[in-house]
Amino acid sequence: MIRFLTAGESHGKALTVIVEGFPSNFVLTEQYINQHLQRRQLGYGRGGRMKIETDTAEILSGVRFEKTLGTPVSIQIKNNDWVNWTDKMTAGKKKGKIEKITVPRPGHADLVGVTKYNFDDIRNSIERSSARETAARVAAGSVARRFLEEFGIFVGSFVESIGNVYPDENFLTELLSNKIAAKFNAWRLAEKADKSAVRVLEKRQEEKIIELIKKIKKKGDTLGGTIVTVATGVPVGLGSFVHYDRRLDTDIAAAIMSINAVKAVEIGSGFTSAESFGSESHDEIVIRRGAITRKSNRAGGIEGGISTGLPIVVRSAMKPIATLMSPIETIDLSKYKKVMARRERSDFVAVPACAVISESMLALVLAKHFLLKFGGDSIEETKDNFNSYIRKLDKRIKKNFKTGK
Ligand code: EPS
Repeated sequence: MIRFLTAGESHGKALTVIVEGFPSNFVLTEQYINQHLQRRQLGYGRGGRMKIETDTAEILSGVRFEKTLGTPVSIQIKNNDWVNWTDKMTAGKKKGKIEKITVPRPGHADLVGVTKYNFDDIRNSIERSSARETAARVAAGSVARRFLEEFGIFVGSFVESIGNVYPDENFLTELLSNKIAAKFNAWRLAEKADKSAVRVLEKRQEEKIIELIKKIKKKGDTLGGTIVTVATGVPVGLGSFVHYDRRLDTDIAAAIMSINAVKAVEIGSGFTSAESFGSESHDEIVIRRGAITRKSNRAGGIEGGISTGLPIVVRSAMKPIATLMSPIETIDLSKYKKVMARRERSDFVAVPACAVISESMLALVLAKHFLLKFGGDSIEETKDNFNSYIRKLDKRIKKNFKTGK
């Protein structure tokens, strides 16, 4: 069973993550993790922090000579900014007077955080609720995606919209129509998106979005957007319908929704299907080149909580970042009086980064369900189990239904 736990404050010494439950003997390097950490740092519209940090993974345990040991993998990512925060964030004694934050930002965890944890300084709440923590999730997700690659499973994503700027031709439509090539690899999609400053697939859309970001930056405002996250090569049979908590879609929705600022998650044609006829909503089952498949993929690769073998397609919505340079109304908790929200260094747009984090969370969920089904303490054992299942799939159906007799 895959488990992972992150630790670390945004301006503390470091972020740490322990990932556990992966088999031994598959290749895992710091360079591989760093590649994904760097992807998370990109995107036009990020704030000053990303200029300070060069997120770099240090593997502390669980790997020997570039191969996993089957033991907990622990990874550390140092915060470069720590040197500027040592006095303000020390675990030791307070030295001198440290200014307290008393004005909560609407939409952030500031007010609920101090209320729940009984703090007299909003800083205590900001530090862990910051999206900085997602760097540790991407490190954990890199272990999962490296593992999945061993089985030809790839994850990728693209930004569908920022603000209200959508593409002329939405690749999501193509994904849901199942008209994409059988060999389509979600990582290629990610690589294509990575070439864009805002991780979109259309040049014209990219230009419009950059214009829009320039405009809102001047006003001190922020923007959200929508993201499409895809996994390809997922075999039929991950997840289950037998209990609510064994459904693959349950775990995917929770994992994507857990990402800071994500407010909606949709699988396949999701909300659109609610306003369509049944005859237009489902994927007709057909035989192509001797194999069972679906005409379309409106289900987004999941039926009855179980993967169908078609690409897993997840769409999510990220709200605009809650830290605004042109602040909105709030109160000062030390005066119980109306004030305008505090300004704080932040991103104007973080949708491209959110897409990379979504890939990581999807990879972790898929790896969990993959290992629940196929098990194995070493990658060799997992491969044996996987291959025996895959090889016999069609044969089993034909035998059970006495096809051709
Ligand atoms: C982030 C680090 C943070 C923010 C951002 C994401 O660093 P700092 O607070 O020092 O600027 O840039 O976090 C938020 C938008 C937020 O609201 O917490 C990161 O590493 O991704």
